[in-house]
Amino acid sequence: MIPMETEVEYIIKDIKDLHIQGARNIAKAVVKALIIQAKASKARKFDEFYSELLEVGDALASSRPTEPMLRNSITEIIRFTLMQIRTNKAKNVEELKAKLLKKEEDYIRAMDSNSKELWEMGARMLPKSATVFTHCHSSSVTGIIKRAVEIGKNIHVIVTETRPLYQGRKTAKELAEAGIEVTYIVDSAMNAFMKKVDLCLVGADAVTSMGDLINKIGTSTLAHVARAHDISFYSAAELYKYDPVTLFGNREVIEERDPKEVWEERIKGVTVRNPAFDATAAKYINGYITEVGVVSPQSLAAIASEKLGIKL
Ligand code: RUB
Repeated sequence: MIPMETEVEYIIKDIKDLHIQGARNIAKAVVKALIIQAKASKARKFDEFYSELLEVGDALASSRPTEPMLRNSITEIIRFTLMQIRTNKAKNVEELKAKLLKKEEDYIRAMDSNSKELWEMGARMLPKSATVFTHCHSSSVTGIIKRAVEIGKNIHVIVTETRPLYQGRKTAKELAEAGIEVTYIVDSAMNAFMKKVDLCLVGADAVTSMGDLINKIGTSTLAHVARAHDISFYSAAELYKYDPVTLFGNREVIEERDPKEVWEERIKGVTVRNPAFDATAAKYINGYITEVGVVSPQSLAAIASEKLGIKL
């Protein structure tokens, strides 16, 4: 076991405690952490350096289990490192570290530019005037809505509080600060407010090879209610949200968090459960808003595989 850098330990703790929250922010934070650890390495030989990177990559990957964007990002950095070593692009570990620093910059820049593209695609797709129903906090969703308002659209947002950790408050505050009209409701008012909306728009933690969506617990309820009211349901998902292991029939692991987040007290005879995410079947989803446009759930896997360099 290599000693973990203190800053890296803090990042892992912040991710676990949801101080760093949302798939995209988590992915950015792990790339930063991986590079901090790489920079601090005392290894002199490539194989030692590489195995240290794998070890830290594993620790970071397990910080939140339902996050393929996090895993895809770690894989990309590790694959890059291996290629540098195999093709003799770096002469020694110090040179490799410098290349990794540059890789981090390029990677974050590409991530930011993907997000901007996605926001633009989503903003243009929204009607001129609309009430949008969202759940939890997704930087992709708030980015789309803020951009839509910037280009002159009139958007009102209904946001659920998102028990047990109230990420809906983060969404409500962020949008209200941007001057957007927000109505904040309890999760169980989803059906009551669905009559008043034009479309639903949520984020994505993972998208499977079947086009199913894994997102904050309650997302599937929102999708079912939307279908009952014949309201369109979209998810904003960068292609890095695609989970390639689902190609082989693996099911997405749903993170189960501390029951104390739901009920601090322990009551004899009462089991408290706290799944963080749920799965929404592709048939309830009208489309995924990605950085390359709006795509159907059935075509996302092929488009994302190309981006991730996976040969089908
Ligand atoms: C957050 C959540 C978000 C996705 C997408 O859950 O479900 O919808 O992560 O976010 P949690 P983004 O609060 O448990 O992390 O669009 O920012 O990637």
